Amino acid sequence: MIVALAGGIGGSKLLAGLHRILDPQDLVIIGNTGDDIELFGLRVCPDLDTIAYTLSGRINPDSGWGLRDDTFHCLEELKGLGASVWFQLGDRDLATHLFRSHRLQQGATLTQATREICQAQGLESRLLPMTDAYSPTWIETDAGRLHFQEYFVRDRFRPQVKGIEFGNGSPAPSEGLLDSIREAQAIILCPSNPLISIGPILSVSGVREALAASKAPVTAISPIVGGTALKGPAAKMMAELGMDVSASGVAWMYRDFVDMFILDACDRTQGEAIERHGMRAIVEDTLMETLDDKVRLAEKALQHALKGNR
Ligand code: FO1
Repeated sequence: MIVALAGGIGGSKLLAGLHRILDPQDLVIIGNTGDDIELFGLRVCPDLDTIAYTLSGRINPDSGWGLRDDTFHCLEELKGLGASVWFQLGDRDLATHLFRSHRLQQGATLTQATREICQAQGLESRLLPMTDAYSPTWIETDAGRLHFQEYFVRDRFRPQVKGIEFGNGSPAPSEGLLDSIREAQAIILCPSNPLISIGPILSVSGVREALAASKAPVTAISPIVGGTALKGPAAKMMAELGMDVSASGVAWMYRDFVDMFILDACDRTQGEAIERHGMRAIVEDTLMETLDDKVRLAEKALQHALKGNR
């Protein structure tokens, strides 16, 4: 069994590759729920949905989130009612949020609701929310304390970041999550934002310790290439928090549990610095534009992950 930790769009690219090359039943994904938000009484879990829609081939390929060919009539009606509609909820996407919220109201856990949503899309891989609790990430900024989606979507990550707060401090892990880390053959950290995608997962009670104690080697892939993030605010946030904006800076954040760190060929000179963090540095071409790129990087990551030892 291969366990992958992932956020939304960046993580889903590697997951698409892993999902292609593995028996889907052998893939367990631990998804970030720090970007969850409650809107119009509904629980929206963007990263879980991005992963499920990507693996089922239904993702909107232009935005990387939401459903392909969706419409926004409901949102227009809400706007007409005077509601604030800065978060784009598509008509068909809304069915997922309605179903999930209904199941949660009936007493199902987020893990159960997610399993049902994935099964309905024909997914055979297991997608585990990091926690069953509602535990959104808060961003301390020069414009005040913002819910992650207010910072990310509404304010287009313009405010300057002063700190990050993971919802409930350290929420309880979802059912089966720590067991999956213990039983994994290899663990892969997708090239997701280390602060707001992987960070919330690591804040879950027992996860960091389970990764450090796992018998399986842990391999991470850098989301920072050439001193910048290919998409999203990772580099801007790291700089504003006074961190080293580089592959080596990301490796440093994972130094207590990562065994192998894959960095892009353009950052090869950072190999020695990364090895000083106590992990093996592996140079690969990490750009994932086409499906072939995703499959190739997934193959490389898996080869290293399965060969490596702790
Ligand atoms: N991202 C945006 O930039 N704007 C949106 O209006 C937006 C809506 C949205 C709706 C459902 C969903 O599953 C994802 C959505 N996203 C949107 C993406 C999401 O906010 C981020 O990509 C993740 O939370 C960060 O990983």
